[in-house]
Amino acid sequence: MKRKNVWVASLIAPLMIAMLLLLAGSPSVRANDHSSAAIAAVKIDNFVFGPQTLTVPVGTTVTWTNSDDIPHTSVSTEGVFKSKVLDTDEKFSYTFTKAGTYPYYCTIHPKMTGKVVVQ
Ligand SMILES: [Cu+2]
Repeated sequence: MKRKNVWVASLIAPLMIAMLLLLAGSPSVRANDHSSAAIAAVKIDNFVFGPQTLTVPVGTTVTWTNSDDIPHTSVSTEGVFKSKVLDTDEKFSYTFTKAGTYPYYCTIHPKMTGKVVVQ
C-alpha cells in the first residue's frame, strides 16, 4: 500500500507543478493584452485602405493586410514606416509608440492614401 502511494505521489507532483505554472502564467498574459498589446487592422482591398483613417491608442500594433489581387505597399509619408511590396494576403505590421497623425500611401499607386491617428 505504502509503495503504491509513493508511486501516485511521484506522478501527481509534476502535474501539480505544471498546473501551478499554468495558473501563475495566465494572469501576466492577460495583463499584456490589456496594457501594451493593443492591435488594429487595415485591410487593403480594391485600391483602398480601410478604414482610411484609423484612430488607435499609443502602443497599438497596426497590421495592414493586402486583400486585393494586385500588389500594394503601405509607406509612411514622413518615413516613419515602410512595408515591402505586399502580394495578395501578405501582411505588414508597425507598432505606434508616439502620439501623432501618420499619413501613408501606396508607393505603387500614390493616389491610395490613408492615415493612422495615434492618441
Ligand atoms: Cu497600391
